[in-house]
Amino acid sequence: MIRLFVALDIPAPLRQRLHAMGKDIPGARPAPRDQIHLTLRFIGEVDDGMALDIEASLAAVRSPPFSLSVRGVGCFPHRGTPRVLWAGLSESRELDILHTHIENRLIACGLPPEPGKFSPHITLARLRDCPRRQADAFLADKALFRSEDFPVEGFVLYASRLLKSGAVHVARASWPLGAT
Ligand code: 3AM
Repeated sequence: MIRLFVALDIPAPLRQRLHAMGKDIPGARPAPRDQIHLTLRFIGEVDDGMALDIEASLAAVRSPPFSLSVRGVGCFPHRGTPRVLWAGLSESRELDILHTHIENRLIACGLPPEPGKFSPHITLARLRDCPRRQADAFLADKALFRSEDFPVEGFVLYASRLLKSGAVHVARASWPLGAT
């Protein structure tokens, strides 16, 4: 069995900036700099045959390239004890369209539809025992954070291995975005 998810890579200089933000929070476990990504779809555990089907199916996705920028920050859950701090993204119809194409290809493979609404974000840090007011201070401090636009030219299927030290992500396949 293999644990999979589909994601967008973030350019290295922006990953560096986001990682530095995540490091500022007392008591937070920042996302490893080289693993900072935007999850398009968490798939979960599948067997090797299904993983091959998923790869073949995702190869058929046709969606145009586009630009995104990081806009502000937030946390999950929105109320109560915060567990994840994240950076938000600019509104993007193209991102929604790409997500829908991927979702449809995965459903065609026999996976159950994704529960809940797609909520694009980039995880900055995971929190344990972080008081709400500390997370709120971070959210207020970074509320106006904006990045430059960055190009989205492809998407990636990652395998995620859960180790004691945290998840390790390995790219299994990636595909360019192009004219539809
Ligand atoms: O990109 P982020 O950090 O938001 O939290 C996991 C991570 O999200 C999420 O998938 C991404 C790659 O691991 N994830 C892990 N288990 C999940 C689950 N059971 C999950 N998302 C939804 N359901």
